[in-house]
Amino acid sequence: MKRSKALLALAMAAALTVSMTGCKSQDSTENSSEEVTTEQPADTERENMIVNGDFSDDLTNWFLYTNGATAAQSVNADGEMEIQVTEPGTLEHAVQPYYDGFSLETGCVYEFSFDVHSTVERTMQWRLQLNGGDYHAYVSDIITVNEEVQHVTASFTMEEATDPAPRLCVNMGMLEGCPSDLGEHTVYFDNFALYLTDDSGKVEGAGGVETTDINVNQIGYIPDAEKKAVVRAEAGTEITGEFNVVDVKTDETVFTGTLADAKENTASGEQTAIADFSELTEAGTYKVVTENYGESFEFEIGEGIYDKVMDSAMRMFYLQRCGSVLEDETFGHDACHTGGAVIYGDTSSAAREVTGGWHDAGDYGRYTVAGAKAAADLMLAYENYGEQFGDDTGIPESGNGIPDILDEVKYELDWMLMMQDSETGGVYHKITCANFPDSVMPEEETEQLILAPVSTTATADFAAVMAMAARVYQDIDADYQKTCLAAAEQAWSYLEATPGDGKGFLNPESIVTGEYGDPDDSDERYWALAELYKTTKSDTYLSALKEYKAEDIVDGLGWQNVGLYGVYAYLSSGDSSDVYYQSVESHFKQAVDSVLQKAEQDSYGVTLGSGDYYWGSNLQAANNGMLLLMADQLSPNETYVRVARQQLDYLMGTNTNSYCFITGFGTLSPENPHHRPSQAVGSAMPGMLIGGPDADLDDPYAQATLADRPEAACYVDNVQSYSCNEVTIYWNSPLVYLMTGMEAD
Ligand code: G3I
Ligand code: 9MR
Ligand code: ZN
Repeated sequence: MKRSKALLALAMAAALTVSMTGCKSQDSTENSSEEVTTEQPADTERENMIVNGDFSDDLTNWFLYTNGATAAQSVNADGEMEIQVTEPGTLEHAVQPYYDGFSLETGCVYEFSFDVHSTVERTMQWRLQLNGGDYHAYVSDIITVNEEVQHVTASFTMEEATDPAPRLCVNMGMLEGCPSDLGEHTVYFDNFALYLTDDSGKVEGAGGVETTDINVNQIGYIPDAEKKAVVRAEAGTEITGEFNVVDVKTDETVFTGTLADAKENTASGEQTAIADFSELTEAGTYKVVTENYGESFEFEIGEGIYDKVMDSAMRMFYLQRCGSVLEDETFGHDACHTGGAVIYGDTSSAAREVTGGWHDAGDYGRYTVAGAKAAADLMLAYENYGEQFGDDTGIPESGNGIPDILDEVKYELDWMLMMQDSETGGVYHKITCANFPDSVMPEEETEQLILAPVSTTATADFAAVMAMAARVYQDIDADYQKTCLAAAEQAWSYLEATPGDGKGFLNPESIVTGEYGDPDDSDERYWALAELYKTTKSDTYLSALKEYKAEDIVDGLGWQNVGLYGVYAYLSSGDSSDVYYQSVESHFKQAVDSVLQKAEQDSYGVTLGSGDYYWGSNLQAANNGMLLLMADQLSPNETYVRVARQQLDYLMGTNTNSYCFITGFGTLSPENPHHRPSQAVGSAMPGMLIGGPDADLDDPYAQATLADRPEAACYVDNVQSYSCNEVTIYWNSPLVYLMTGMEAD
């Protein structure tokens, strides 16, 4: 806070109406009743909703977004926030200082103000806006600033639905009305203030979502499976009594049991008890009813109850396809991302064609390590449960005599082959634009595509997956088998000549899309060797594999830690009398046991312990379920299958959030996934597993709405919350594996 300027600003207030003219923002009056006032906040006791609006705590809470521009943010000796613009870029929001962490409530009147001056005369636009989706402003104005300190103030009513996490920002890129030769300059801000001036018109919101205190698998249970509902009450209270299972068609009670295993569940901060109705095997539609804890959502018991979910979960891959025309009533679109790609840092490189593959997630990037995990899961599902996959799912290749799942995976593999540098064998880490796109359909993302540098993790994952493909497609397409094997071997040669650098891939300057970083590539190398060995049975790969001590393998079935894929490939093909084999086997069993232990401790039976609810926690649950089924393949065990099933139950509704985490299925499911096609079309694509609870609160919306919640409850169905409500191909792929395994069992 610079006191002299603040006083000056008070003195200048009268001149405001004049200084705030200039070009009016289009959305300044559209969404709010706004008027420019010259009043000063009379009541100094009112609480300023902008914490550190005077920069007395340096830049705490303040950030700078740039997109194709060069600018720097600092607090100067006068206590003002300085934005030094070197290159203003071309977009309005190319330079954008911003602040999150306040809320705007329907019907309330607010007063917003700040001080500003600039070394050159220019226009800029301040905004209080939705922080996601179309980023529209609730209130905004374009102002012209110059060397004189100007006190900007506006009063407005929040006309839209309460927003618990809007963003205050100033667009300082090239705005209409800005001098075209706007060169290097500095803009100074101070004394940001937002006061609630009148809450008499406050409209209470529609309220939160309706959850239940008896949580079940909302899709349902296979007749001979274990069936458990989890009843909850406040921590510290008792749960006792009976429960009934009621047939919703006849309203008759078909099963009565006693609530058991009452205990406190740490991750969700609740008291819980179990209603076990496994004995009920008759097909039908039911709900669990209690006297004191309400009733559950409906669910089914029956054969084939996951079929529709399975079809949708597989169709998601088709609908994520990049580079070809998609046929779909709702999500169909023209071919996207067909413009050539340039190689990062090589300005002379001619644009090259890198088309195809699946869009990663809610964004349209294509990332090698992420794609490898997804492709591997689908190939494993086919290798282990091949008879379950048909040739008639309605993709363009249906009816070609090849199971559709293999056609779908080939779509990804064909793209991956283009990601390999044919000279060195190294594989590019990703292909994306420099920034994430707006909430548009994919063909509307038309910025330059860039191939980010080769990484050893991408190259090793590629080698592993191509070696798998050489197995999976050998009876289907001999030429393809050869291509895949040659690509895998060339990638391995690259890795032999290129040791890991201990840092792994880091986003190069100016590329801000997903990093998928991983400093340790030993598990990726292990996986590559194990798949190459499984496919070729060559001693060269086996002896290289044996260089890795079993206890050093970094476990995981993720995009970052992949060691268990390698372990599985080796255990399913190696010589079990070998001492090395036995050491790997016991390492594998330890990993499986630790997963089982977690499930044992959690009331919902999920294999997540304290500290496991981070970004993509649903992936951990799905992966652990898949791991248990893989363990069952190696050494059949009912406990493995039972606990794997619990992971599916958790994902489909037996969780503290009462959500079936798969879009379009169950009674309560995510309707607002962070997924650009769903956002553009206005309805959630069905069959997508969302990321789930993330106790690290990795986005502004989560920070604003989920603070202080127990770990497992850090979930919100909001489009802005990319850290808990996004979707990815590699979250759907273990779900496909898990559902397939359950149906096969
Ligand atoms: O592995 C560590 C674990 O050991 C540790 O205990 C835990 C504690 O927080 O962190 C774990 O690392 C996590 C890492 O994912 C691996 O799972 C990080 O916390 C977590 O922040 C990180 O999140 C990733 C996120 O990008 C941010 O990098 C997600 O897994 C990943 O799915 C997500 O990927 C994005 C892409 O960048 C862009 N496309 C969409 C996609 C999905 O949101
Ligand atoms: O939409 C992006 C999502 O796909 C990513 O997972 C996420 C994290 O990398 O980032 C999202 O993009 C956000 C960006 O990081 C910050 N500005 C808001 C973007 C979301 O709309
Ligand atoms: Zn595309």
